[in-house]
Amino acid sequence: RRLELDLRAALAAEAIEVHYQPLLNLRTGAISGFEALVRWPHAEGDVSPGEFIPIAEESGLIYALGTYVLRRACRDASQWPSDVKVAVNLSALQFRHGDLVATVQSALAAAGISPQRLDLEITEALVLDRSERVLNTLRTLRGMGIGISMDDFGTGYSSLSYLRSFPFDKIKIDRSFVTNLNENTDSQAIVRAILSLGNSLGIAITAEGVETELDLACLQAEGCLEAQGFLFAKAQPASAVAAMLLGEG
Ligand code: G
Ligand code: G
Ligand code: MN
Ligand code: NA
Repeated sequence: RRLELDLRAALAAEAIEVHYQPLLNLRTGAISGFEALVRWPHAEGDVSPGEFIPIAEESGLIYALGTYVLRRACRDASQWPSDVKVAVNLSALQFRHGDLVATVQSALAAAGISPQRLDLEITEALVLDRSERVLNTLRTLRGMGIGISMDDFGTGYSSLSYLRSFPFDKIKIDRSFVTNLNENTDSQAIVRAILSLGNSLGIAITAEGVETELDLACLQAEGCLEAQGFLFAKAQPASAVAAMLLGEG
């Protein structure tokens, strides 16, 4: 496939970029961290990760791509204040083959940052299969001090029982429940229930997809402590992070 060959070449040429979207502490207004989001500037216009991540997964390129993003994100984070974290998305395949723990350790060591600065975002599909291999890898990473976040929470198959099999540090409420929150009382009830679940289980809750002041006001009324979304900023290149940190609050 054309895209697969292009992607392989782009990776080899380090033409793949990692951009950063801030996560805000809603109590203080400070930026608590950034989510790393991979970007591929392409001659015929940017190709979205929604399009090329599946191609990378089918072709096996996801391992090289995943390692590249991890190393780049840790290296960029090494330039930020030490209380600002970096979150990296992982594909389920990165748990199936290769040595994810060694890859992560090596990225942290090369950047010289502590494991406490790194969050790894995984999706429900990964933990639903409950393989011992996956659970052991997650426990090892967590034991190192890395945070494990459940991304896109509430989509997918959402069997809550996996919250018992694995102690997540953070749940990210999928943006489908957050965007236009003020207009949808069902979404409000769902967000309230997830916040309550997080409180009871000792899991931090982040709301994704905050696009308007009204969404934000709703979240604050419900007691949500962290949020992310276009209202605050879209993902931007590493060179824009310093300005985002200065302009916050
Ligand atoms: O940034 P954007 O909304 O275009 O991302 C689209 C999708 O691609 C999201 O589901 C996001 O989680 C995923 N994605 C972005 N960057 C990465 C990455 O580095 N690795 C993986 N596995 N997925 C990513
Ligand atoms: O699956 P994941 O949550 O990792 O995907 C993150 C994606 O969501 C990124 O591609 C990012 O660009 C996108 N995103 C982040 N904030 C918003 C927002 O406020 N609105 C919308 N529509 N998309 C967002
Ligand atoms: Mn994510
Ligand atoms: Na998400």
